[in-house]
Amino acid sequence: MHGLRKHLLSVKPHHFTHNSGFQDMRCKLQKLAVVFIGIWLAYTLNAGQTMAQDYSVGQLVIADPWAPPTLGRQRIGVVYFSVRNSGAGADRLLGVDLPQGGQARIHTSQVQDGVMRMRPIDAAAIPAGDELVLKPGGMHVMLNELPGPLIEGGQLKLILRFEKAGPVDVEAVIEKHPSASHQDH
Ligand SMILES: [Cu+2]
Repeated sequence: MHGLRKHLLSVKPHHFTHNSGFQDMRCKLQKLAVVFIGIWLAYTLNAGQTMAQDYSVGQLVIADPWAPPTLGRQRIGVVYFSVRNSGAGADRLLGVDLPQGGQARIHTSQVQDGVMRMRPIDAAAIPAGDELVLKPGGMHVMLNELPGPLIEGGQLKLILRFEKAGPVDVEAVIEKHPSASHQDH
């Protein structure tokens, strides 16, 4: 009886130190998790700076201009964005200029005989109270003779020319997929 109690007492302190050691490790893991969350936050906030923006000119708001990175030595690219017209009158997108070099044209995409075909158009209508949406598989701005590759994380300067609202400078974010903010619009 005495011997057993003695044994339990001798075991207890050992058990405690083991336990607190374990909690020590958990505490370290929690600190590590905080550090990781900190790094992740810093990364996302930093990434946020290159995220697509909205631009406005007159009654038009241009949302989230973006372009996928070019492949290898290809010097052709595509730009997408949307234009919301909150004005009382219709406007038109007449064209896009590339101040850094290259040619840009507005294209429509249509499936004909099971094949996706692109066709240049002279202007894209933006009816009053409506939205013009350029997106993969649909209308887009085609870029030709680019002076260099479009690299993910970079930006491409564009001048959008509207018939009524006039020209506006925007910067398209170069990214593989539209940023999360695209889904909000
Ligand atoms: Cu095209």
